[in-house]
Parts: sequence; C-alpha cells; structure tokens
Amino acid sequence: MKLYDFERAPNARRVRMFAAEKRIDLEMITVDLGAKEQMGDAYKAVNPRLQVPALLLDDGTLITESVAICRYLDETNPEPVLFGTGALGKANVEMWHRRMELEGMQPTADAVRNSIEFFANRALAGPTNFDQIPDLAERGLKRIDLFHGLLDERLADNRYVAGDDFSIADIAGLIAIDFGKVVKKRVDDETPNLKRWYDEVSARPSAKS
Ligand SMILES: N[C@@H](CCC(=O)N[C@@H](CS)C(=O)NCC(=O)O)C(=O)O
Repeated sequence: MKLYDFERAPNARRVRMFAAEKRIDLEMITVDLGAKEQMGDAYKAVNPRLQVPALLLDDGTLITESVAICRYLDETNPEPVLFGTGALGKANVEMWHRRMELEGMQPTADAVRNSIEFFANRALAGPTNFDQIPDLAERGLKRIDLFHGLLDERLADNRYVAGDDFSIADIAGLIAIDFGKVVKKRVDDETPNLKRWYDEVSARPSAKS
C-alpha cells in the first residue's frame, strides 16, 4: 500500500496519525503541494481530484477521502478500536467526529484558504479554481474561537473528545487545531481543559507522524 502524502497537509496527517495508532506501515509518496505538484499531469493521472491523501492498494485500487482511507485501515486492522464499540459507542464517536469536522476543520479551512496569499484563486482544494471570499475567512476565525470553547467545555468532564477512550474524534480535533496555527489560532491558558487534552494528545507518538 502506498499513501500519497504531504507532510503539512492536515488531511494527510489524519491518515498518518490513524495508521500510526494502528501500527500500520505505509509506503509514503510525497506530493509537494508547496510546489503545486498535485496540479501536474503525473499526479492527475493518479488522482484526478488533485488532492492528498490518496491510498493506492496493491491491486491498483485508489481510495481517496481521508476518512474513507481510515475506514479501510480500520476494517483491515481492527485493533486498537478508534471508531468506537457497540451501537452507542460507535454513534457517540461518529457524533463527536462529525462535530470536529464540521465545527473545527471546516471553519479552519475557511479561515486559512480564504485569507493567505498562497491559496489565492485556490480557496477550495480540487480540480476547480475558486476565488477567496474574505468574509468566509473572518467567519472562520470566529468559529475557531467557538470551537476552542466547545472543546474546553467538553473536555472539562471527559478525558478524550468522545469520552473515556482515545478515538478518531481526537485525531480530527488535533489536526483541526494544529491547522489553525496557520492563521495564528493557538490553544492557550484561557481554555485550560482544552490545553490539558491538547498537551496529552500532542504527546502521543502518532501525533509526530
Ligand atoms: N475531503 C478530502 C480533502 C482533501 C484535501 O483538501 N486535501 C488537501 C490537503 S489537506 C489538498 O490536497 N490540497 C491540494 C490543493 O490545495 O490544491 C479528504 O478528507 O481527504
């Protein structure tokens, strides 16, 4: 299995971290997004969606979408459990995972991609160019603050985002928060519960992958 990857790309980091938690070795192929390598013909032939991550299986099948890749890795390597256990446990992880995506990652992507010069004309990843919308960046910044508040409240009584056990919801939360550093949003002492969780989850070996 080969993972098309870029170190600074948060969605690729999601898969790297998930695979590291599962102790799965993936052969990495770097697609240099900084040099816009994803737009070139060579990568277009691999993934016409022009995005990373993408997982190429040994039989030539390509899986795109970072969460779909995690689902595949989870089915093929069930331990440790990262998507919850039992009907309620799975629903709970899914609920918090969705919130990390919709209330964390999405606003952060809005803030980053609609403000920094590097993404001019590339406000959305993929084959179609989109102009930046500064109002979306501004809204994204406000929503990142709300996201930090949401997590601080949640983590007051819970060790991890979905409860007692580390899960994909923590991975999604961490990558969203670290992506926010691009627009200078950092975890600080004003959200002590979030900081406690952030320090703990960041210290996991998988977070360095
Ligand atoms: N929903 C996709 C999003 C993938 C995505 O946006 N990837 C970014 C890197 S994090 C990318 O490939 N960007 C290329 C670009 O900006 O042109 C997933 O979860 O895999």
